[in-house]
Amino acid sequence: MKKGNDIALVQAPPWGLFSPPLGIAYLASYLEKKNISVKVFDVNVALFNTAQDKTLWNFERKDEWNKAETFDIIRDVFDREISSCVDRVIAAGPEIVGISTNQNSLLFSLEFARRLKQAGDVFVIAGGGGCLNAHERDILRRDGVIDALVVGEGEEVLYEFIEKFKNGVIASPMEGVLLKGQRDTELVLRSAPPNLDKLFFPTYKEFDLSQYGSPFLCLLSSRGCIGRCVFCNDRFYQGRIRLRSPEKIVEEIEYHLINNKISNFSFNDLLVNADLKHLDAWCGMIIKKKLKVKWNAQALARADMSAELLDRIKEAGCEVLQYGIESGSDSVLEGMGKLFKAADAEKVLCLTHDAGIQAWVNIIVGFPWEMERDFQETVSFIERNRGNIDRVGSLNTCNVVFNSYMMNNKEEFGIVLSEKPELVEISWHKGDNCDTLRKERALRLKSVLARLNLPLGQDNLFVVPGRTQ
Ligand code: B12
Ligand code: SF4
Repeated sequence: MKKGNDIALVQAPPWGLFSPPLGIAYLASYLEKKNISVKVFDVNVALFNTAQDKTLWNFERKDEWNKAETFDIIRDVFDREISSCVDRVIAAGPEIVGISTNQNSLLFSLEFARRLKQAGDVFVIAGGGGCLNAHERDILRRDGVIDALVVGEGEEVLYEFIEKFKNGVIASPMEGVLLKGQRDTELVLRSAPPNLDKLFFPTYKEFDLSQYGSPFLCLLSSRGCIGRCVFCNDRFYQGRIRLRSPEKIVEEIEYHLINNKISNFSFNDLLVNADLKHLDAWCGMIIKKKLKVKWNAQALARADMSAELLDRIKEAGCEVLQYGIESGSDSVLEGMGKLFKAADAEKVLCLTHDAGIQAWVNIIVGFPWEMERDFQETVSFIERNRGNIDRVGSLNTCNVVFNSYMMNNKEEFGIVLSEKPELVEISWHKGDNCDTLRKERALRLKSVLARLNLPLGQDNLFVVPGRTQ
């Protein structure tokens, strides 16, 4: 490698602003442990800091980043800052630049890569959520400004790629990598690392933590999910459950307490309670070591969550557990592939509340099996449990997402999709269950929440059909 850093890692906007991006934080720590020199550029935060209109980062405006006409305006507004970020990346002297993408940052990532190529002789790799689906990969491969895509978890594959690159071997196919010139069908997926402890934890040394809105960091106790929800694609992207050892989780927490002076954490796990013994073990270690921390996480409303366990979770610093309850109707829950019944959910919410932990719920309205009476069961579930629910984290109409079991088995659900299904298919229908009916139910539920004085985090009612261009 020439002078400068081996690799620059770039976080493309739009992304979260309240804590550093966990994906490139993991990559940076792993590569540094392997003696690769890394420089991180959070271009997402850099642009946000100069933005006059900060609402562009609001969830309901995310689609403006991926529609050609609105993205053109965004690009013009940030023209100077984008070029200045590119100059800073090039000045760090990397031979490789890795861009972390998601489905809303595809056009930005392309623009950034285009400018990088104009400004210097760099090899550009894209990775992250935006590389998971073929349609999104096609967009990233436009114009040939991105030299390779990494699909899936990136630590090991990026390290191996850099090592090859250092030895002058660039154009040889690798599992998990799609090189410029290869067809998408040539992509060979790579199995995710089974032993998460070998990946090291993010230290955030490469980040300026003062740039982020809140003093908290993201953690992972696991990757993958034990759930089987038919509407979800996360379980396919992250695969089977893999647990970090309790010792490593607690070592990471202690590291941040001492070195980053941070005691608030948000677990990015798909489920923090996939394995109750595991959860109990690391919570027990936090209690034993008397670590003063606060954290929140997403959890499964499983019937075997006991009052004792929830008390220990609380004692270990848990402030919020967010449950994907989705519905109050057992027939809908069964159709969704949920691993619990409404009565289990009710019990868990009660125990969570009694333990002094805030219980948040997510709700989905308009599942193919949902009849008006099922919807009414959801309404009465929420009314009945109002005292044990602190917040509805999200209220979504049921969309059929790409790569979900539902999209891949539409006949089983009797649903009709558009001829060319969207990544997030909003316009599907089954009899009278159409987008209009789903939105109407969601609006009715919103007014119930207002009547119950139950706070709502976000909903997806603003979303209109349309593809990333
Ligand atoms: C937590 C989370 C968030 C947090 C992230 C907080 C943070 N500071 O990190 C927040 C709340 C910010 C967030 C926001 C959004 N999210 Co989100 N999020 C997740 C979730 C649940 C976990 C992500 C995570 O931390 N994983 C663990 C880390 C270690 O993995 P990772 O980030 O994927 O990074 C690894 C690989 O992707 C890869 N990688 C990543 N970057 C790069 C770069 C290079 C160069 C390489 C080689 C590899 C590489 O290597 C990393 C290490 O293994 C995932 C679900 C999932 N299945 O992953 C969705 C997910 C990533 N989010 C998604 C989306 C779409 C969003 C939004 C853009 C909008 C939305 N939800 O509709 C918003 C942004 C909104 C806004 N206002 O801008 C999608 C991405 C789909 C796609 N095709 O792009 C996912 C997959 C959920 C889904 N199924 O739809 N999210
Ligand atoms: S919705 Fe949540 S619990 Fe269900 S499979 Fe997806 S990640 Fe797992």
